[in-house]
Amino acid sequence: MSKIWKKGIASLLGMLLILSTMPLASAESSPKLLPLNTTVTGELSQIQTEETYTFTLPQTGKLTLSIDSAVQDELYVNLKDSNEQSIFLDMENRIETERKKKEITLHLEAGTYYLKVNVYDKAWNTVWKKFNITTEYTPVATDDAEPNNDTLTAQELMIGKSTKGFFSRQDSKDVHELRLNEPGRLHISFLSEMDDINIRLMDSNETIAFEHQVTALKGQIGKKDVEIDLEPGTYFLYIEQGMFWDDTGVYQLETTFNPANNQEAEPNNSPSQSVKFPFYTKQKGFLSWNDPIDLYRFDIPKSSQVTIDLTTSIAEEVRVRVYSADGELYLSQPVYGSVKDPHQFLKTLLLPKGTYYFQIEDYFGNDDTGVYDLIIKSNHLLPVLSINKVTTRSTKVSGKTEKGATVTMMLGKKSYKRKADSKGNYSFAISKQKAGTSIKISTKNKYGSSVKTVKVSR
Ligand SMILES: [Ca+2]
Ligand SMILES: [Ca+2]
Ligand SMILES: [Ca+2]
Ligand SMILES: [Ca+2]
Repeated sequence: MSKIWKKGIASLLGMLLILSTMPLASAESSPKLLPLNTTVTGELSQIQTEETYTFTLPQTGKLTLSIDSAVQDELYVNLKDSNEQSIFLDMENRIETERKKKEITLHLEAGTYYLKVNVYDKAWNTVWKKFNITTEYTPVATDDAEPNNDTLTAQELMIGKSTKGFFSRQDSKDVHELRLNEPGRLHISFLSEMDDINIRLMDSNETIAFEHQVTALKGQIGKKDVEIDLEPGTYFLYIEQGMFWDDTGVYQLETTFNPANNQEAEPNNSPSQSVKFPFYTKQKGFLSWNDPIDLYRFDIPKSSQVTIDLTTSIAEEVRVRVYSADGELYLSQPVYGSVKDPHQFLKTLLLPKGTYYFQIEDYFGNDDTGVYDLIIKSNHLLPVLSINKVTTRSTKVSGKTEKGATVTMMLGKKSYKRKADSKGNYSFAISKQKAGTSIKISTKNKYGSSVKTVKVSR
């Protein structure tokens, strides 16, 4: 016969003996009040084989139970919440005679608890002794609004504020809801005293924007800083316990948000959605985790030199393209940038008359995001300029430009300025010049300047 069987029979016999000799009521125990932050003494005996205590935690906190007993048998400690859910179960099988102290630290939600201490499988040789239970309760104030365990019950995460959260034996998931009214860069700083915690950001369609495991060595603080560029919308930040169900404690979340202040009109993700880009106007654009592409349209009424002037803070790489409405590709290349060192990309293309698209795209993955400044220039908008022939006998420099344009003449080290008339004619009086002298004329409208040089001929 196995030892267990022998012991089982011995227990059964013991139980029968108790039942036959003791009134039933005394074998059951009604809960006694377990005052917090103090020590109570109890005693188990053949008559009183178990003791149940109750206590109420006014708020979430840390509870340390020290059980000091010399009961020489299998001593059970069972902590349950008011829903009869077992929070902690421990069995000490003692054969030694010395007193043993057991210390249990638990993170718990507010509520009423029941702590049962009993000798479950008593043997004939049980030595009944006193025990002491010492409780140490430290309330932990958090910003948790429980339940917050799914998207429907998620609690609002306030940007710019620090949020303290708490995991207990009863709570291993907190969901925070984050509403962004404008596009920009979200920074989340996460600190945790727990060993292994997952943080995950999801959009309202439950697509994962990021997911990180934050681990910490015992007694140290786990840290994670995440930055992500996002479009306006509702997001959910899940904080979840990792592998171990007893990995409980406090975490802290801090969020900051920097609006992109971009001027584009989303969606602008395909030629049909793109809007006309104003020439010679700097406009700020933004690529984000959920917007990897921006398109801008421009039309040129005649063959022109078009300059793409892009300054990008996007690390590391975007692909820029220029193509015509009929799909002909004029530019396609990667451009590298960074927040610290925004890169200016300048490219002038000679394009035939027509409709074109400028496209900027996070080509690989979805984490090369950020702001950029775009200017598109086209020389068809610059003022026309002609200069009439100047000879050694000429006493004026004249020509034609855009009506009302500001015209500047550079002769030697001097410059002269005037406005073209309503027909675009301009004229500067000069003294007779030697052959070969250079005269520079520049003319300016709201888009920029056109410059031409004429040489004095014989
Ligand atoms: Ca919580
Ligand atoms: Ca929760
Ligand atoms: Ca965009
Ligand atoms: Ca876009």
